[in-house]
Amino acid sequence: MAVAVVLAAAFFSGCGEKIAPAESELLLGFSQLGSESAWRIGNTKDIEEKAEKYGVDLMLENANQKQENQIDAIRRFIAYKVDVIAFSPIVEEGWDNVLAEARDAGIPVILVDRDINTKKTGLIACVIGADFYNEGVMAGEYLIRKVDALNLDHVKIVEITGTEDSSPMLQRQAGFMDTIAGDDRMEVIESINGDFLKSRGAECMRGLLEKYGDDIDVVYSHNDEMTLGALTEIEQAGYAPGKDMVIISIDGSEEAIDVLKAGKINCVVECTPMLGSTLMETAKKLKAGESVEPLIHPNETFFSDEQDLTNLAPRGY
Ligand code: GYE
Repeated sequence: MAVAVVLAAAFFSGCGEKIAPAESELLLGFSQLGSESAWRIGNTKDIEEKAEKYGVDLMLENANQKQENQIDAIRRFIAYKVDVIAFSPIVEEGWDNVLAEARDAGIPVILVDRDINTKKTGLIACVIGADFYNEGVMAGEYLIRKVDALNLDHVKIVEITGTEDSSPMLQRQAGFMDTIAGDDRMEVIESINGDFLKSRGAECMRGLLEKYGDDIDVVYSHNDEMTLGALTEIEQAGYAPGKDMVIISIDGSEEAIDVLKAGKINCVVECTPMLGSTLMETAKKLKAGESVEPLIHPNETFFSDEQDLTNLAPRGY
């Protein structure tokens, strides 16, 4: 697979802001997991732009949604003797061997966006990514407020989940379920895996509509792409999303916010893909042998039909 090496000029960023030239060169190998969503494409773009701004040489590889491609990329980064490795793990399990190889080669590893599950310590220098559990909590809290406002006694919920065994899928589900667990008006009638893809979101929704029809009161979808796919199916089946069914999504892409403003989505929990600056700053510290925070969460909020969103700044993804 071709390795794209982005050699960044150290002096001026795209927006004209000057960053001091790097004292020592930093070569960062980054394995992106794929291009499945507007979120992911925005995240890749931000990392490329910030590498340039911070004067970091970036070796970027896209794994096209396959864990084995990510493992191969990490091995190439080790062979290439990069200074720091970063990657967005598609799933939580199965990284111990390759990470032990990076550790043995003395190369620090940063997790970007998603987390891993390992019993071994000392494999990862730092995790930079959203608090997915809290995103699920915000989604659940919104639903409780909505059910209060609509004065409903009982709601049937379908959940369209992200990639199985990925950290956002597991945590967004756990945060949501824990939040609504004590509320006996809530019934989750089915959780189905939509793999964070628009086409799968549509397919899942089609099946759910065939099975449950207008018994569905709420759709909780783990990302905007799947939500947008599901909306088409809901409308084609003759229902008005946002009115006949409460629609809750996660990410906050421009397209989803526009659809929220049009009344077809009720709540979008924010997940920001803009992790590039923190990644570059952390990689520089690691190269310099400085200590770094083990876990960095960006600040996140939610957008909903409870708010006036007319002056919301463009989302950038
Ligand atoms: O929500 C989704 C993307 O890992 C937070 O992955 C990320 C998720 C994001 O495909 O749109």
